[in-house]
Formats: sequence, C-alpha cells, structure tokens
Amino acid sequence: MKFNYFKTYVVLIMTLACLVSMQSCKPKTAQSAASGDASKSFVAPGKYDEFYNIVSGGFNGQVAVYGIPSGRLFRIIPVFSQSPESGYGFSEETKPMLNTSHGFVPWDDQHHIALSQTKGEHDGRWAFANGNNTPRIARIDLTTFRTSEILEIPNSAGNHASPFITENSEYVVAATRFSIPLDDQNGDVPINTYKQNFKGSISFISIDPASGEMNIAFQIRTPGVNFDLSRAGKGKSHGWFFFSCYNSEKANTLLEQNASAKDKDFVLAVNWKKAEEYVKAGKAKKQAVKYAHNVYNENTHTATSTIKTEIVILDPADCPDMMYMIPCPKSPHGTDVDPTGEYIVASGKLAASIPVFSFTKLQKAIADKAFDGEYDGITVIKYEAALHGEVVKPGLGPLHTEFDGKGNAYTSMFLSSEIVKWRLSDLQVLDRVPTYYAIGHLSVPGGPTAKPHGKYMIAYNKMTKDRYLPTGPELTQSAQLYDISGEKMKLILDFPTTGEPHYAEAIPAALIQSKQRKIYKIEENTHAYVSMGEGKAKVERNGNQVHVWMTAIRSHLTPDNIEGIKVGDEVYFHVTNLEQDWDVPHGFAIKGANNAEILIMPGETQSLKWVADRTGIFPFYCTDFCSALHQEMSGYLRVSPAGSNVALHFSTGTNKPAVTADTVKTSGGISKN
Ligand code: K7E
Ligand code: CUA
Repeated sequence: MKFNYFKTYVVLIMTLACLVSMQSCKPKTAQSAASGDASKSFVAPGKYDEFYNIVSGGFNGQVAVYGIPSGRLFRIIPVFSQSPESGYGFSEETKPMLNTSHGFVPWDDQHHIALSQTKGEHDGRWAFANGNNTPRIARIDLTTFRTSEILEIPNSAGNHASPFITENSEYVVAATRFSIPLDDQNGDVPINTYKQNFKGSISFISIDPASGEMNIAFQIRTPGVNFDLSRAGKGKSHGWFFFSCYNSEKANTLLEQNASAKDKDFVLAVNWKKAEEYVKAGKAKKQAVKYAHNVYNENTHTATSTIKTEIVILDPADCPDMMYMIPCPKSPHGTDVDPTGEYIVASGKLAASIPVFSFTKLQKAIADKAFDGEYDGITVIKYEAALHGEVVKPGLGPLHTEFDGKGNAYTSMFLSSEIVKWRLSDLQVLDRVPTYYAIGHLSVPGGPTAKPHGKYMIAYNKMTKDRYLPTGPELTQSAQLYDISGEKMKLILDFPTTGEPHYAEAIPAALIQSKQRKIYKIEENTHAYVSMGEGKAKVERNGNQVHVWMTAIRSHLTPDNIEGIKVGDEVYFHVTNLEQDWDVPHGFAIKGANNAEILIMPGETQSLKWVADRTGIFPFYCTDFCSALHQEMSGYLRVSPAGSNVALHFSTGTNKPAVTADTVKTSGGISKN
C-alpha cells in the first residue's frame, strides 16, 4: 500500500489544529453518551468483582487497584511516592525504597504496568511499574499489594518505554525516552552537540523466577532517538522486542516541530536471544555507572538500598543481526503485539493510518536482505517488506492497541476521542465508540498476553470536562468500561481515577484472591528492634538518640507513659503489632511529628523518627479504629529541658511515684494483668 501524501497532509493539519489547542476534539456523538447498560457493571453488595484492575497513577507516582466490572477502588499502592496513610517512604524501614544515586527521591511519574507472565499468560505474582522521571522500575508483590523492590536504571532519562515483559517473565525492559550522554561520558557538553554526544539505551532486566528480584542483565547502546513504548514478541516472535521511537531527526529544541519533520520514524526490532548470545560470547563491555537497588525484606520488615557501580553494555556495531529498524509513520507512540505474536501494531500519533507489521514478513525481509540503507549503522528494513498492511482512516491520533483474542484489535484515538475496533486479518474497521474525552491507554483484561479475556475493555481518559461534578480548576481523569463481548462495543460504566491513568492491566481475581497474605508471623519477625511481647518493651538512650521498643495490641500501647526525654532528643518509636489476626493494623502518631503516621500490619515492626523540639507533654495514639476501645489506645510522652535530670522512665498500667535520677537509672514497669 502506498502512502497518500495529500490525505496525510489534510489529516495532519486537523491533527495539528487539535494539538495546538492542546485539546482533543470532542466526539460529535457526545450527547448519546448517557445511555449504556449499567446493569452489566453491577456487582451486588457483598459480591466480588471478576477482575483486579491495576492502574498506573501518572504524576501521583502511585498505582491504584480497582475491581472490574464495578469500578470499585480497593487500594492505592504507594510506589514512587511517600504515603502519609501507611508511612511508606516516611518510616525508617521504607525510606531506603526511595533512595537513588541522586539521594532520596520521593516522587515519580508512573505510566506503565506489566504483570508477570508464565507461558504467555498472567501468573498473578508481580506487577512491575515504571518511574519516568528518575528512571526506575518497581516490583509490587501481588500477595501483599506492596512495593517490594525498586531498581534505578543508569544511562537513562525519562524511563518511558518501560516496563514491558517477556512471555515467561525472563526480562522486563526499560528504554530511555531522552537520549543523553551516557553516564560514564563527560555530560558537560553543549546541548547542540546532540547528534554527536547523545545516545539511547535499552536495559534488559532479568527477573529471578523464585524471588522476583530484578537485576540489570545487560544494556544495549542505541542511536540517540527517543524511545516511546515497547512490547515483547510472543509465540512465534518470542525472543524479539519491538520499540517505537520518535525524534529520529535528533532534534534538541522545539521538538513539536523539529521531531515531526520526517515522514517516518522507526520501530526498532531487537532480537534479544541474539543479544544474550553476544553477552555470553563476551561482546558486552563493562561500564562504570551508579544506580540504586532497593529491596524490602518481609522478615526484617526493612528495606535495604545498595548502590551498584557496574553494568555491561552491548554496542550494536559489535553485534551484527541483533537489531533492525522498521520505518514507521509518523512519531509512533504505542507498539503492540497481537496474541499470536504475528502482528506488530505501531500507532503513529500524527499518522493518517495505522501500519501493521508482520513478524513472518520481517523474518523474510531479513533473509532476503530487503533493506533500505542504514540509520546510524543499524540496518533499515524496507517498509513494504515488513508491512502486513495499513488500517485506513482509523481516526485521529492513534496511541495504543489492545486485543480480544478473537482476531480483533482496539486502538485508542487521542485526538478524535474514540476507540476503533478493527480486524487483524483484513484490517477492516468494524466499529467505533466515543470516549469522554481524550483517551490515552486502553486495557482489555489479559490484552497483552497470549490469551486475552475478551469481555471488557477499559478506556483511560485524560479529560472529563462536563462529565462529572466540577472540582475547581482541576478536574478528575476517568476510566470507562465497555462491554466488548458482542460485535458492537457498549459503554457500561464511567468512574473517576486517581492521578492520571496511563497503562493498566486487568487480571482474573481468581489468580490473586486466594493468595493474599493475611498476617506476618510474629515468630518470623527478625526486625532489629522487634519487641517479641509486651515484656520486651523498653526504652533506651544512646547519646541524644532514644529508642522506644513499643508494642501494640487491642487496645493499648506498651509503654504508654514515657518520661526523661529531653529537648533535642531524636526519638525512634519501633512499634511491633503483636496481633495475629487478619486486617487488624494499628497506627502510631505523635503530636508534632514532621513525617507521618505509621500503619503497622499484624506481626510487623515499623519505626517512626520524632524529634523533641520543646518541653511539654506529647500524647501519642493509635490511628486505626481497631476496637471499641480504640480511643483509649494512647499514651503520653514527657519532654524536659535539655539539661534536666528527669530520668528515663517508661511504664504501662503502673503509676509509680515521680522518679528522680538518683533512684532510677533505666527502669521500666510493665503491668501484668
Ligand atoms: Cu500513551 Cu506514557 Cu503509555 Cu500515557 S503513555 S497515554
Ligand atoms: Cu489500635 Cu486503634
């Protein structure tokens, strides 16, 4: 099929008009939006949802968990953010999770989710999530819905094409959005030396099959383009990865024009099995870099952060046949692989059509040497030689494509605010529905796997003007649920989301539900400051640091009277929750704390640092309504002047007479009921 330049031009003008106004074009059919069969999304009170929907939070740095089809919000998981609700990123134990080579970075921009797979299907073990801004990948454990690990990515800036996973969770990949001088080069160069000095990189991060732990197996150095998105091959294309890239112009200013100058950019096809061979053959060179690897240990209940200093990197010049560039109109965004692994759908967000590449044809093109020169030393495949065909006039601003496992694809159209359903075999458009408005990603449960559950589709929208009750200058983003079980897509539910949703995956509840961790066994708690029972509660001073070994059980804290703290002391409350029942967290908060509360799960120990800044009495209390006597679950801490001789003293349930330094050195009285 030939490119129609005139049509392209007309569509481009329309596209640019939308872009310039920074708005998507509202669908003309907006008025019909009120209809929809809401009963299909109804989950009766007391009944469970069919799917967990794990949704990126965009600029809030978190991940949210919803039920599908109800749209119920179950949990917000702090990942690249501090959470005043749980103490994540505030407690002494979890602060190391947010450590990077730049120090403590408590925010990121979270766009993509990848669920672990076995044989091309979801296995319900882990969710991976990217941080764009300070390049990182996190692993969330789906038995605890907590962040277990965060790995920083060196040689990267804007970790956008990430994380995308292979069909047996061999790797998650991370390709850089911004090319930059590599980390071991002198980066102090004029910005307009972009073409000489700026390089891209792709990281292949291995996943330990048992623990899930991530490790940068190798990187590939690439031309200085911008990588946008990616998908692993599967089935017949297992062993390959496909990355969309834009800014093949290598512009370093006014990208909205200068990175849109060329008619085509590329999809980079990487043969990662071949890359593995090159690494084994010793072709990868060591490079000195600096990146943090943070791991949370469920026995010590503590994260450790390790700064690593080396990776190995492949130079494509040393690795023939490892990767190829496929020309692709025009500033492609999503690149998605269908369930069979045969079709690679690249959505040129400024293009008039959607090119669909064929893996079989790509292999043939390579065998036949159907090449079209080189780009920065990388062989370019002839566009037509790899092309299965183009979806003609799909809509404006195609971004992302998901699949239903029945031979159909669903592409989100940002500018024309719609989803277009089309057939993979003959590329015919079958149906289109409006979204409200400006859809980014979309998700079919199991959509990126070899076996999608083609029943629902969820759209994630950037704008909701006129759609919900307004809330001042900032309006909510939203998700919309469509029934795709029939020929026509049907809107069945709208619900607001937290943060800005980008990608999301949905997974059958049955894969996760029964595996939930209910408690941490207290006998397995090896935290350095655990109190194994109330009798072990104590307070110790070490210079101006005071450590409080505290326990929490319905409905008291031990100790609950603490004296002998002095202005300037740093007090560490190490609170062990002695409960061994499901869903009985206790919280801990103290007046004047500069950080947050901590919320401690049964069997867990967490620590809050607090500095005594003035004399007085400081109440502390449990923040989680844990029993009828929750309001009684509290205590007092007395702060004396810096030079005071009030001795350190602690108790629960005993009202000893006032003590002085002469009578008590370090003592405690724990009442036994
Ligand atoms: Cu399209 Cu960052 Cu995946 Cu958002 S990206 S929409
Ligand atoms: Cu413990 Cu409220």
